[in-house]
Amino acid sequence: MEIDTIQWFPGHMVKARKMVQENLKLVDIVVELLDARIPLSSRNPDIDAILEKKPRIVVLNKADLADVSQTEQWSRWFHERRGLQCIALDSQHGNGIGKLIGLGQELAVQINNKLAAKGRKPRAVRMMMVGIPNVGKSSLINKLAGKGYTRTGDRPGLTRGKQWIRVGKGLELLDTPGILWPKFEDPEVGFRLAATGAIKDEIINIEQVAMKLVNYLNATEQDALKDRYKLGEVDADPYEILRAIGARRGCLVSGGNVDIFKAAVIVLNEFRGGKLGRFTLDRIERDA
Ligand SMILES: Nc1nc2c(ncn2[C@@H]2O[C@H](COP(=O)(O)OP(=O)(O)O)[C@@H](O)[C@H]2O)c(=O)[nH]1
Ligand SMILES: [Mg+2]
Repeated sequence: MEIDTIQWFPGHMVKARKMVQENLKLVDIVVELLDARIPLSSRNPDIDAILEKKPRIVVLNKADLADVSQTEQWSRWFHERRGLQCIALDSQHGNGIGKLIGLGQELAVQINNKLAAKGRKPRAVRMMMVGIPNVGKSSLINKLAGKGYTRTGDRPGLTRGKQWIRVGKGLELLDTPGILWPKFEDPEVGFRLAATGAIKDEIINIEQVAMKLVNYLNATEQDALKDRYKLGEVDADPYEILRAIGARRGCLVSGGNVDIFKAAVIVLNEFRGGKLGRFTLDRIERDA
């Protein structure tokens, strides 16, 4: 079972990592799922040590929410600077899924050629997915599986073994993804994770994150803020920006004051849903 409600305690992290390492032994290829809006901040800092030399495909998911040109540049960066195959896709709508299956099958052929060279028979090649919470692991598995998908391997009800989903000729995917944790130390990274919805709202200060977000948008994409919230002049103070947004949206408390918390929730939700535009918070020119 996937631990969706994972909390960020050291014990859980160790357990999750152990699970990944156990399953790693069963697969030939790992799909490292990242958020295209934060390709570095959504990476587990120990990922290379965890995966070692296992063949890997990096997927920049939620590409529909990220800046197109930045996504292209990040894809190139992973390929040229990190030597990793990289594909951008959108697991919600399924765009780009075919590319991932194609690349998986290419790798499967290579792996089977190596086996053949050692005199071994060809076999199905197995993949697993790893990524931080909310990056879209379940969505991608569902899209790869399709409707009425074929599970191979152990039959449910008979054993409690692993379930494998057939995703293409000679290619199978473990139906349980590995959960990894993101980086934590850098507060800027924390902000980007919170703004994109990778960290549960219950454990973040929503007003603070929203203020930092409107501050960022005001500095970099002021028109997006102005257009979305029909603001005239935008105040330099992020608290005042939230207040103006709240007033526009009728977030009022008794006495006629603006409910800043409500305004913060609106801005965060709309940003996460792409309503303010497509944004990449990890910038290739600054962060790579
Ligand atoms: N816009 C967009 N939303 C996505 C995409 N992939 C996943 N999501 C959404 O992100 C949220 C988390 O996805 P989920 O698959 O549950 O993530 P998991 O925790 O890694 O299994 C859900 O609301 C999904 O609908 C994507 O490519 N684009
Ligand atoms: Mg999930």
